[in-house]
Amino acid sequence: MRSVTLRLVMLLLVLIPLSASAQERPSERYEVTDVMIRMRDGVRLNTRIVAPRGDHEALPFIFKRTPYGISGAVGQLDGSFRELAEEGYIFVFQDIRGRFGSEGRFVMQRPARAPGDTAGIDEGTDTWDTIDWILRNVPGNNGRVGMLGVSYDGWTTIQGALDPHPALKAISPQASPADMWLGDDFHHNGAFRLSYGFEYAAMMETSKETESFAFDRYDTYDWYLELGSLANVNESVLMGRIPTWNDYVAHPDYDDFWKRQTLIPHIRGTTVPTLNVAGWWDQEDFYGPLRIYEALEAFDTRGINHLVVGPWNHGGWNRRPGDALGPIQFGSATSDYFLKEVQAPWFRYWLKGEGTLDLPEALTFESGSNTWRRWDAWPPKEETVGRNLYFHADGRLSFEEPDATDPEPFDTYVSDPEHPVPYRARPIQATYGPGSTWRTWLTQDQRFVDGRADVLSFETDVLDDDVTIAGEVVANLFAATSGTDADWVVKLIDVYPDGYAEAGEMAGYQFMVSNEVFRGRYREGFETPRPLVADSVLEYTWSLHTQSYTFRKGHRIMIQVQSTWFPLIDRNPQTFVPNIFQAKDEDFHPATIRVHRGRGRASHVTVPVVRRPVS
Ligand code: PG9
Repeated sequence: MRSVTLRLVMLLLVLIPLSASAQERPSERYEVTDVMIRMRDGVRLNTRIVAPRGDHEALPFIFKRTPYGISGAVGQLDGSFRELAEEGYIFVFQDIRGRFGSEGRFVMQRPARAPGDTAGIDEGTDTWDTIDWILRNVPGNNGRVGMLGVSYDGWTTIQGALDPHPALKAISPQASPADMWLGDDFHHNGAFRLSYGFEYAAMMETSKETESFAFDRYDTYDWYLELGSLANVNESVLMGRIPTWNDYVAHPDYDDFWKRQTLIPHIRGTTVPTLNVAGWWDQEDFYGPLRIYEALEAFDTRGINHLVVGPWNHGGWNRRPGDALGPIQFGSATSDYFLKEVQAPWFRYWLKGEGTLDLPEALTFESGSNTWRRWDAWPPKEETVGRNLYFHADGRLSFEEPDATDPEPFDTYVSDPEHPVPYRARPIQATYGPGSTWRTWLTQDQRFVDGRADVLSFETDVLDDDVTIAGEVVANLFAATSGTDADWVVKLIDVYPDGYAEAGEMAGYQFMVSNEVFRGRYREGFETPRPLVADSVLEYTWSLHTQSYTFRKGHRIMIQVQSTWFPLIDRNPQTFVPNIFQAKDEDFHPATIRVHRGRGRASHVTVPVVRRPVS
């Protein structure tokens, strides 16, 4: 009897501290104050200040500005901000202009003021004015401010650092878009990201809060196809009421509207220490964070600009543990690692002056071998050699150049805008709708397009050694169309071994490592679209972005080529029209495509192969 009681007591002793720590949420140690902070033009912004209860040592601020509402912000202290909240900061969350509780007018990615404009306002002045206010009005602060955020909130972070308040001591823009026409949410290389561009604009501009567009079809592939030409959007759906949609229509090309909006030319120095963060399988903004890192790097004489890229989707580093994305396994808790070992020390060092920074210039996760790599530069300069993966007959792919036996070999397919290739396995639910597979679509098994006559696949033999790449992947197509405009989509794919014994349920899986689209009409420049000459072989070269990846021994490498990717990308009529947003339904035609692979016109994809083992 006595020993049973003793065991019970022992058990309780073990359980009590566990349950106590499980119940203790860092947010409970904080209290909330809501204020409306007046900006220089009189507009007041809704701001939530979350500070430790009672007296505390002087603490720095962590400041985040968002268009998505701040009512649930405190919950972050128990989630992705847990390490920060446990250490102690004063958190400040703010609705940007015109959103939720803030006054003023929302402008989608309001362009930064021109240099020398001292009268205007932008996200930078709103950041400055808020920092000025909190420094003076929030007790117990140490005079230092850090900013961070993902995507739109990452973009407000970098906007706030273009002409920074002196108290802004460190930032972490994460998955921030940089250029909505060249490579982020709304277009890629001029090809319009239809589903995202339409749904996001409607979600943000129907009211001051987020309001999803109500589709009457579960599979939006059908909805977008039945919509027909994009001219029908304003005629029968949005009725001209969504400003961002009207901007897409008025500015189909890379004109001053988009050039004013891009933040890259506004980066004229690297004055605030910056931790740029991106995910290899970010379904929304991958171009942006890499481009921002690159632009800041050009001015970084002090070594204060860093890059971290992990095996994540959009904002995935905030979702613990980060050991997998869809069915792809990464072998360790990459998000936990980032939040504990990278982000928390980053702000501790710059805002509290504590600890040391063990951070290389660039820290990238090499998927496949599932290892973090440290680099002196990104993309690496010395450690890789560009090697071409050439297309061959019978769907073969190899590092060998095609021989000259067949003077004009090519593969052909018919691209039909009435039957576009789906970009992810159907049903394609509304982007942010219930059950949506949007967030992990980039990891989907590409076998779902197997057997389609309008998708070309080229595949290597089974690899007898690992092939590791680090840096930029570039597509080089020699192709012709019977039409006068065309889209080109190239995907670099890792094909898992085909035996259950080697790969289990992943046997034969086709995992997309890199991808990108190019809209043919912009072959000679993004400012002015030009018709393609029908049936003439033209060269198209475009980046599939950087990647850090090991194709394992026993796997194969595959390249796929296709001309539709729907409804991620709008349908190209394949007949040149000046503005695709105003095409007529009769402008859309099937086209016969030829992808060449002979000497002198050898289509290929260049991959940056690592020369020697890296640390
Ligand atoms: N990808 C989103 C976005 C950012 C900026 C502009 C438009 C869209 C986001 O996740 O915030």
